[in-house]
Amino acid sequence: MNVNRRKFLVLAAGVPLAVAGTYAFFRDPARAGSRDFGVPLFIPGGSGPFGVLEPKDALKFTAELGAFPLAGGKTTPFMWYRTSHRGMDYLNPILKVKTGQRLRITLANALDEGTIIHWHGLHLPGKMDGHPRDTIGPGKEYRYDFTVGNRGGTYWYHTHAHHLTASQAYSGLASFFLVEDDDEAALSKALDLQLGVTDLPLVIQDKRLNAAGEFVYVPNPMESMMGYLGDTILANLTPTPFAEIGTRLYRFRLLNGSNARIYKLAFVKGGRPLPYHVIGTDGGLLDKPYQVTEAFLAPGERLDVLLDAGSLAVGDEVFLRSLAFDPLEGGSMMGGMMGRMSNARLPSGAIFDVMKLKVTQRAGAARPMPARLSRIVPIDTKNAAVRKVDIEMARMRWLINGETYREDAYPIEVRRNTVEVWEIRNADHSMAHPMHMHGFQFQVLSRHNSPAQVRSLGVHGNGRAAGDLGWKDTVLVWPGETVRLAVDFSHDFDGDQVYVFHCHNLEHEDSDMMVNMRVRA
Ligand SMILES: [Cu+2]
Repeated sequence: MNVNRRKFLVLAAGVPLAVAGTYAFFRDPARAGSRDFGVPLFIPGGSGPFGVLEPKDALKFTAELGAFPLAGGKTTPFMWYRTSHRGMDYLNPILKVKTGQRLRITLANALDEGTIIHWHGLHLPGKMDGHPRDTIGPGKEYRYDFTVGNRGGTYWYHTHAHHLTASQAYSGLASFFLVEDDDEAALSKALDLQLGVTDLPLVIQDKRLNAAGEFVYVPNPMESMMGYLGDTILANLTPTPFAEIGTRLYRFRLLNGSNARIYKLAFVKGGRPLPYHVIGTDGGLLDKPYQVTEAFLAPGERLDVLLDAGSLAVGDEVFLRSLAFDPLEGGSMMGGMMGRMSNARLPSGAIFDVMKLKVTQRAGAARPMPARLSRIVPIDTKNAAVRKVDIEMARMRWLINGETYREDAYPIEVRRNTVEVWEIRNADHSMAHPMHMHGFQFQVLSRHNSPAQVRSLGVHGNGRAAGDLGWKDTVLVWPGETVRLAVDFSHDFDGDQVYVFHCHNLEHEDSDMMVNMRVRA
């Protein structure tokens, strides 16, 4: 990792400053950061970094190393996907597509190491999914051509480079993938939501910065095993951000884009958590809004929420806060050492603010939240086979059913057009693992033996929290817990399909907490 890092910095030094100068919104000295949430939140839109791109033509995504302007006039070495479309230039564009739309994207690797893109949450043939064995070398290209069959919702795309996912995602290779369908359109209309104004994609990440303001990724062996935590919290790459809001409803599409940190998210005003509504999870809208005051969000997961600022007054301030929780790493010998050996100054489970919302204007009469958002048809598990998936650590490695990743091994084989119930059991002496399945969305059936802090949120049947409802592709499994899922392996693709099932703690993934999952035709 030290070698990579050195290479990274040397290369970055050669990047022309023109790139940084192009995007002035980060560099305005009046917007320079302070510790009291005085930096305007970067809200994506238009072109440029994280611009919203609705693809009409084939795209070429060049993965490359650049220098990204952060708040305070500093730049950090940053890996991004650069593309242009109809005369506009984009870095890590937020892709916005409609259900049923065909996408053609050629990935060109201009890095000096391998890379590949995974379309997180999308139901695609194995060859289009970004399997780590499809990692391409420097100078090579990979052609994606697929039709988006998913429901509307907040998906994302990111690097899945074999053994380099953690460092590359940390360095920037990720963005949103928004899918629109009739339910989404109806919701936007009913609540008068506008992307980038009252409907805000918000990626939350934790980084370590050096004195020059550059991202630092240098995990020690313990951090490679447990996960790399940062001590600077960024929302849309903005440290200590604020956003001005009016007295109306807002939608936040929350994405945990962190390598390893879990958040327990609340909107807090004057020390009191405000109620908010979960309206969507990984695979799109829920059947109806579910009121909560806090929700866990693990790496890879999305949580679509509505915050009603209609009862707030001009001058009020609300903090999006990660509440304190027990990371439950104490039961593990490794976990006990984690706190002592990690260089992170902000331990897992610590309380901190992510963002400040300042109410600065009155808005018109509130529109009522729709009673119905979508239809969630439960997967029929009557004839489903039960598959046990055990997670544990042995000989200092995280294992899935006793296995670590081997490219030519298929520990999980399922038959196309069958339904399975997976019982994922995490060992008592373990840590929380966000388990992610490629290729298929699943439904969480139940949580058993959950720790108290999870059980107290599990009020939506069978121990499930609001964030477990609807369609999911990533589920957090706590130490000692058993989480049951229903998966329908139906698909319309030709032949056998190979995906991976892995932990989305990216240091765990890169240390091979991952197995192939073959769907036999
Ligand atoms: Cu893990």
